[in-house]
Amino acid sequence: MFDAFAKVVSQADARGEYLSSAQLDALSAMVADSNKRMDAVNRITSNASAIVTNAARALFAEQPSLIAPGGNAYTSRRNAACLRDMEIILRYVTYAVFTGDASVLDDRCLNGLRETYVALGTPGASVAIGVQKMKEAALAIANDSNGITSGDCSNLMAEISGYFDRAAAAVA
Ligand code: PEB
Repeated sequence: MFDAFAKVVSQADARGEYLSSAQLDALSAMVADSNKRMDAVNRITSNASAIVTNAARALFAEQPSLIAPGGNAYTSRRNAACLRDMEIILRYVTYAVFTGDASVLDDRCLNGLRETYVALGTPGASVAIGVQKMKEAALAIANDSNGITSGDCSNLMAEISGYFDRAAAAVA
């Protein structure tokens, strides 16, 4: 598991090179914008249960067969497992946003997840749609300009978006 700093060090060390000025510039820009990053993590984290429940509700409204008899999320035990899975994925996305690196998401959440879903008969494409719905909600919350110092958050939002897309692509 890396953060953005450790990742750059590891890559440089693998080549036996000093950190390049481009790498230092990128990390320095990240530090300069770190309040935005912390605010985004804080906002997504404190709205996590609404993000998860709304996304799951919207997914089941679009794909009612999931919660009908025979569906993979049918019975309250499986429905709860589904909500829990979405919550786990969102939690790892917040870790990736915090560290500025996808490796925690990859190594501890997405690695082997597709195979797990195949084994369980859980439709990965549906999980991916649920993740996309969480992405939309999380970005709307993180990027809300009300009640916060305004500034350009487009790079950070694109980065956050990328972690959700990565999770969706890993199971679709
Ligand atoms: C991954 N999910 C399930 C299981 C595991 C995971 C390991 C099997 C064990 C269990 O039931 O608890 N666990 C989860 C995860 C990590 C982890 C992400 C990462 C660290 O450790 N079913 C649907 C929806 C979807 C869904 C599309 C969006 O129809 C999820 C939610 N996951 C789902 C369901 C089960 C499950 C298990 C319903 C239960 C399946 C079953 O028991 O038959």
